[in-house]
Amino acid sequence: MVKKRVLTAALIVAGMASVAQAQILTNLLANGGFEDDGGTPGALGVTIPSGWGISGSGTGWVAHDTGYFVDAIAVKLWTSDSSIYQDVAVAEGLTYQADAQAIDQLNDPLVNRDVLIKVEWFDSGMGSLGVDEVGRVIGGTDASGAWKNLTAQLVSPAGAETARIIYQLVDTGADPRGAAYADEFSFGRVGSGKVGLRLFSIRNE
Ligand SMILES: [Ca+2]
Repeated sequence: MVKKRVLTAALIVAGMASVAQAQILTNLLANGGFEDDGGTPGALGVTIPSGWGISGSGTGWVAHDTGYFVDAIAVKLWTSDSSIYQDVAVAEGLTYQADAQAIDQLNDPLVNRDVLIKVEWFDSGMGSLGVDEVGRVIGGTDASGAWKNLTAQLVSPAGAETARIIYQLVDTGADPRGAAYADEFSFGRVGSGKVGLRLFSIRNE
């Protein structure tokens, strides 16, 4: 009889069924809906929503445009060289869920340009550990002028201590154009405990 080594791997993800339907336990983001400053519109680079940071040119608008906000305010972008982000403390190996809503402007639709919501993970020295995409409004593909829910459950990588939730536009082709709004950001733990407990056994046959 020829012996062969068989590697048996079992992946146990605690509470997987419940995680798939879970709600965020606590929204770690401050001012995820942009109303905390009183709901006053203004230029993004001048009026920076509390809790958030601006990267790049700062071109954008803290907007109260009919049909393009939830509650009172959303953030409008129309260039790919500006983004808005927020950092939150995380721990490694945990499942987090990120949510946002976004919409492009019906009379200035996205063409060769997407809304991109993503999460970048950082270690204790703010060294990047990688980026996970949460979702996109895809210019020219998704219905224009319609809110889209963007959501993803992500497992924080080893060494992660900070998650940066980022909203930006990305150009995807020639002559990119169009404007979009995003609102109702949330980010937080779902489920409980660490996931991905891997049990390996080696047996001979
Ligand atoms: Ca809002």
